[in-house]
Amino acid sequence: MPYEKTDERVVLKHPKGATAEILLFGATVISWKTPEKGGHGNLTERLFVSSKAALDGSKAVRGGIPVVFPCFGPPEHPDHSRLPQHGFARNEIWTFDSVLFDNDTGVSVQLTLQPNSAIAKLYNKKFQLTYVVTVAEHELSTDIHVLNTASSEALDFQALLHTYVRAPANEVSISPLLGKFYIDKTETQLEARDTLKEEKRSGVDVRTFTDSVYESAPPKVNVTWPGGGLELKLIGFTTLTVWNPQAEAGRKIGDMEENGWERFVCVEPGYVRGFKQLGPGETWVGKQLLEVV
Ligand code: TA6
Repeated sequence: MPYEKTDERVVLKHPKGATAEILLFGATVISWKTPEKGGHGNLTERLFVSSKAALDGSKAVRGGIPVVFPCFGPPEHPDHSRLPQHGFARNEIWTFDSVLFDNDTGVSVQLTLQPNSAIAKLYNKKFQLTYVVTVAEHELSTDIHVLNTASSEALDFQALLHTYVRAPANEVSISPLLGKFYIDKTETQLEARDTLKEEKRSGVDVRTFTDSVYESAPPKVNVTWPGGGLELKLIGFTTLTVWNPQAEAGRKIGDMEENGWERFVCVEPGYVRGFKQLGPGETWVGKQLLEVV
């Protein structure tokens, strides 16, 4: 049975060794391990989860792939005014819905989140989230489907997959972002924070505190470092956020392990510039495909 389910988690197992572990809390992928391409079966963890991360549902997981919905960052839309940073999806227990397929190509499962009493205290829009996680030999895909279940109201939202790629942060290069315009959230002056900058680097690094939201994200991004890397394909998402707090900001994050910022870069496909609007009964899908290079 290439998947195992407990009350808290689902573990997916590919016939050739790759595994993924999903916490039902937040539908957070907290581990994705694969053999090296052409390797001899030893599994390598591809995601970063802080050793200080809470995995008991007491707070959002510091690492893995947190699901961000219906808002990114501090809420700005009137519908989101009572929500915490990054919305509620990563803080709620999702339902394991079904196994979509389970064969030699891999295993795919579906999880769902619908309004519940806790959400209703903070948010009164009608929605259904469906999250499809698929493990192939050297790939992990995570697709978020947003359905507006209202009969007459529109649904305005932002969505993002907050992917913590395990990597030597000071040796990472992210491309191709040359010529893309981005918002630099490390700017301390409000006006500067709202001013688009043009990326002049052929390879973006995170050797200094980085918190950049790129517009018109390319459909394929390479996250590489000496001796390793991942290719990230995105469909439906329009932005790419690159984040690493480095030491000064990183030390202020209570659930960040010591020097954790040296061991990851967040590369986050999203729809976070403005709001996506769905009419009644309409669906939007954002897909992230990670592949070991
Ligand atoms: O995606 C980057 C970001 O928005 C940063 O500004 C930083 O706040 C990070 O997310 C982590 O947010 P969290 O709420 O998980 O501490």
